[in-house]
Amino acid sequence: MVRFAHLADCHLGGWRQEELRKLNLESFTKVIDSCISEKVDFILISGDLFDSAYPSIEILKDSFAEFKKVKDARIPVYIIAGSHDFSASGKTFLDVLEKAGFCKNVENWEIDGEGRIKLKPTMHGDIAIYGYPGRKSGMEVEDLRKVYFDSIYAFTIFMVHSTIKDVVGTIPMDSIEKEKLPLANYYALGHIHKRFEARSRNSCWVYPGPTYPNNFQELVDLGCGSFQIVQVDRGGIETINLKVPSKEVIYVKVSIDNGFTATQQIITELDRINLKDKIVLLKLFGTLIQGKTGDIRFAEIEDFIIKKGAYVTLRSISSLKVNEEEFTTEISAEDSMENMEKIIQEEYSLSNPAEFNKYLPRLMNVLSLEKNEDERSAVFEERLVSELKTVLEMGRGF
Ligand SMILES: [Mn+2]
Repeated sequence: MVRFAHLADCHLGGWRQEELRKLNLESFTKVIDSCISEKVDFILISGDLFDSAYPSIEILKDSFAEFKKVKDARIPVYIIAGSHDFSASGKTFLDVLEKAGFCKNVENWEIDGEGRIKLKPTMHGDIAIYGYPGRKSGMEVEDLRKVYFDSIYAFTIFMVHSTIKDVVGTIPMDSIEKEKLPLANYYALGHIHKRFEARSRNSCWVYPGPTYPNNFQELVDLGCGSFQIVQVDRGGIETINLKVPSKEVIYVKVSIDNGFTATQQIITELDRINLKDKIVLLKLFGTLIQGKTGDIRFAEIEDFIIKKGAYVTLRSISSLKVNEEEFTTEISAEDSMENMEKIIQEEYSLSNPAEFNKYLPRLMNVLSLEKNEDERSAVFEERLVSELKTVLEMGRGF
């Protein structure tokens, strides 16, 4: 019998807010501590251990301390790079971790005569562990179709940092059908930040979820981090997803239509809730009929939340719309930036009067569209061009 832990998407060093960066690291520490107390035989980390290929000294110091604990407990750690801690030069801090003897990177392959990618195993007793890293923008998906290996061992694990088709649904994202991956018993997946498990008779595909949520929406959807404990014996594979307790998340949605009175309305709603030591997520939605987002006094609202004892607060106004004379603009999170752009546009239009100026605000908006992670360039271009045509009132025939 063997028992191992499967982690992914720790994103150590992620989050701009110090309070959340701290919870992220704390969550990772809790996972490591529970791996040690559970006496697992080994630990798999399926990519994105770090949020970037070059984490800060502070983050390195803290994470090395955790790896030292695991090493002292004599638990081997097997890793692959993810899309975040991968570097095109091939040099990352994962190499430093490995050289220090804290983990083993299991990416190991050769290109055969037909251009196919033959993976070589890292053996843990009679268990074969194969690994293929992530790349920026899902570039690994094409390569994965060429990957193969020998499935001749008692138990085979394949660590992959990529997207399988079952988890994306209809979103236009590069993904691979899980059946197209070479045959393994356990697919230790990473990259998709949600908990997912699929099974066939002899195989199991698992995304354990990130060890801590990585953005506003993940805090809403996941609430906390998680990881997987996997037990293998003659009876088969048993897996359990363990959630990592952390500070409670409170999600407050407020519908507003008046920028002038919104501040008081939001504060009144927040005043009814116990915010003590909570992560307060404030989401504003609706259409502003009077006033602008710039009229909402966010500093005052945040002061109020913190004075009520909240641990940290984040806001999202991406679903808030503003009613203006000729057009409706969707406002991004950078509200003050939007306002500045608007003032500049108005000044420009006054000194350079032209019929075309009416398109400027919406053009700015469309041109700030961002490519979704893993969205194909062609799909993104098409989306961009079609939005531009709509704004410029050009028919589909162009
Ligand atoms: Mn990730």
